[in-house]
Amino acid sequence: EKKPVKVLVTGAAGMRIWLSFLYILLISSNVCYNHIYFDIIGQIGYALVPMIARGLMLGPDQPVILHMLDIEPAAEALEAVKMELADSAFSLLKGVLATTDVVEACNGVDIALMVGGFPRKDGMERKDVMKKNVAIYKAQASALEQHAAANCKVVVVANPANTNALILREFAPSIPPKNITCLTRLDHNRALGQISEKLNVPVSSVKNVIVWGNHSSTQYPDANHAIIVDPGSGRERSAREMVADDNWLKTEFQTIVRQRGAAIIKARKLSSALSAASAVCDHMRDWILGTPKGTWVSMGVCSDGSYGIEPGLLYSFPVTCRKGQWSIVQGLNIDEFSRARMDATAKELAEEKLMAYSCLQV
Ligand code: NAX
Repeated sequence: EKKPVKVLVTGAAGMRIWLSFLYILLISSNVCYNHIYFDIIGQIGYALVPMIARGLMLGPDQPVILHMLDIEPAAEALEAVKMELADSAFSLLKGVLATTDVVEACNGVDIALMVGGFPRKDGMERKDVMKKNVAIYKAQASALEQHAAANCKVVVVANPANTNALILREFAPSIPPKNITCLTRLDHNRALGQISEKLNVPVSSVKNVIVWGNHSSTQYPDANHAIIVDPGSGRERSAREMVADDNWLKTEFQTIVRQRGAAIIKARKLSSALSAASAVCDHMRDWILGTPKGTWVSMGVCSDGSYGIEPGLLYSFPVTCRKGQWSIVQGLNIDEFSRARMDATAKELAEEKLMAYSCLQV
């Protein structure tokens, strides 16, 4: 049997503190609280841990030990998640640590899934949210730097994901910069889903869309290089030719993918959780086990200047992965429309970076 891999999940209780207050308030005033309860236990960490324990991230023969971190007010909810994991009797799960101590949580971890963060609340300025998260990511970076395994692979999910990852890289200098990434795979998968619906083909036959840039509304979902594979003959056709509507690709497709998160919140009254958790597994699995031949995926990684993007920015690129290493797909033809959008999202990231550094100084 393989040696277990230690996986850190921060924000693992997936508990919204303000909702729990509301919950207590509602119970004490005898209001029916069923759907509020559902709200509290929702979210990414809660959806993610069982996926990992079932082998969806590292494969069906890879045992895992989960380290779950959350903050003190969520400690009891975190214990409950630990109880449910025990009750699920996952055969790959060799141990569970549930803690509010960041040092204990980071100890010896091979993989860090950074889901925990401070959510943006109504009326909060972007800078205030940034300040909270920069402080969290600075502290957690230092703990990873000192206590994680030397070759620990990190994906930051919590928003602002690209910039949180940038801060983490800054304060964990002994972790190789190539090991620090952020999640744009959910956006990538959303783009695959939209092309599949538009062409009425199975999503498994769509590949090589790209999400460029920031995990924000300036991201650029690009289907210019996407391919549709005929499941019978294996023949490949250009998605752009099959869609045969450049206007749709430049307008509606853009809006749907960029605004999908907001559409889910509107319909569910909560943000995406199961699709986000699934995307985290996809991101790590492809990074560690490799992307299928001829297929690339989108990952937020450290720019090396490819496609004219400022070196050092944490920017989402098309990448292929082999033997645990990603490389940016080179030589794609970039038209004028794409160039403008790729630069606009890079500009936003450069501004976020400045804002994050100014938060560090106060
Ligand atoms: P929740 O608010 O449900 O869960 C966040 C959890 O983090 C809570 O349990 C909270 O107690 C915990 N937490 C807060 N501060 C912490 C700290 N310092 N250390 C450890 N844990 C801490 O949010 P959820 O819906 O699960 O989303 C998590 C994050 O993912 C958010 O920042 C969200 O904006 C971001 N998202 C990013 C996506 C991406 O594609 N990159 C997509 C989905 C998601 O919106």
